[in-house]
Amino acid sequence: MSSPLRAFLPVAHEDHRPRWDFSDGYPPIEYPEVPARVAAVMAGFERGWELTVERVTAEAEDAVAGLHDADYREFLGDITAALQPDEEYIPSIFHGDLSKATVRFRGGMFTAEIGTPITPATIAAALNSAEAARRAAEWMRASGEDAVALCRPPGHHAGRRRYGGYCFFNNAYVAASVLSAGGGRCAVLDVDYHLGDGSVEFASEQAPYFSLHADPWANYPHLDARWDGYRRPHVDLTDLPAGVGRDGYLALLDDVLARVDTVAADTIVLSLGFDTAATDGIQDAPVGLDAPGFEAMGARLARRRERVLILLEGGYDVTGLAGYAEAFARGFRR
Ligand code: SP5
Ligand code: ZN
Repeated sequence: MSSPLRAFLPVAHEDHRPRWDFSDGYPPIEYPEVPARVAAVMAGFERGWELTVERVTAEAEDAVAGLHDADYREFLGDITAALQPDEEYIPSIFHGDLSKATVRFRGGMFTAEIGTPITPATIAAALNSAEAARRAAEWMRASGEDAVALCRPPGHHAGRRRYGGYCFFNNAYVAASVLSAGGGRCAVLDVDYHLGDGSVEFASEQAPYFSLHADPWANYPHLDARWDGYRRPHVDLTDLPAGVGRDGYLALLDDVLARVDTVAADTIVLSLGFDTAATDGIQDAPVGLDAPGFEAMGARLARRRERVLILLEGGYDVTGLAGYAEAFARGFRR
């Protein structure tokens, strides 16, 4: 095998541990986006690749300021400062403009759901996760090599001025902004089970967005991806049929990759979620990918002409994650 692959590992996520997810109503489910996910994916990657791991401790304040609105970032800081040590914040009032409300009532203008609590450690973890993405992109730009960002919390549901779906800042577009600066083109290819409704907002000619995802009406973020708001230039969305299985999935992935060819990107940011796995409990329209499916996905990416930044999004079967990550890594060798 060639030189070791460089991986960027945020550390602050260990303290980001919300307890409950009210997405399915009351009573809540246990928050599935847990620290052990990163350890599991890391263990799998280390079985499949020779890795040089860089621990990331800094926070990507500036990079995040380039993507996310000032009043949104200010709210996230204000609510963090207002929380008690063991408190989790979920808004109770949802209006388009709560800018004059006191801090605990302001959050409902920056999210549309009650499944993503904010704890005192959450925003520091999210800034540190974005920094892992930024560092991986900077390293890739300098070295011309592939890179890995073990982002947690994930990012693809975070828009310019909204959080949700366990995401706060858009890590993939933090990386894509670095990689497309100075005239480069960076395709963002999202294979997480869910449509990245945050990433859609950031798509541009220099950083087009491609996503392959489960039915977004049946699943989070519960919207029609064919709706005009999502039918934008530089956005390429493919809904997976429920029960599509490995072969059908790979055929649709090949179609998407053929369209990625047409934009002639230099780099790909792969928003890699393992929640398409058949054993992942998050699914309401199961896709049924297995380890050989992840290996085949990795192999398809390895055959690409572009450099690839592999960036972690979702994936909640903590027991199965190491195996899926190892399979992907065995496929992605070059
Ligand atoms: C990054 C990412 O993958 N975010 C996903 C957020 C999903 N939040 C809603 C979860 C609802 C879980 N319901 C599972 C019911 C299974 N029948
Ligand atoms: Zn997901």
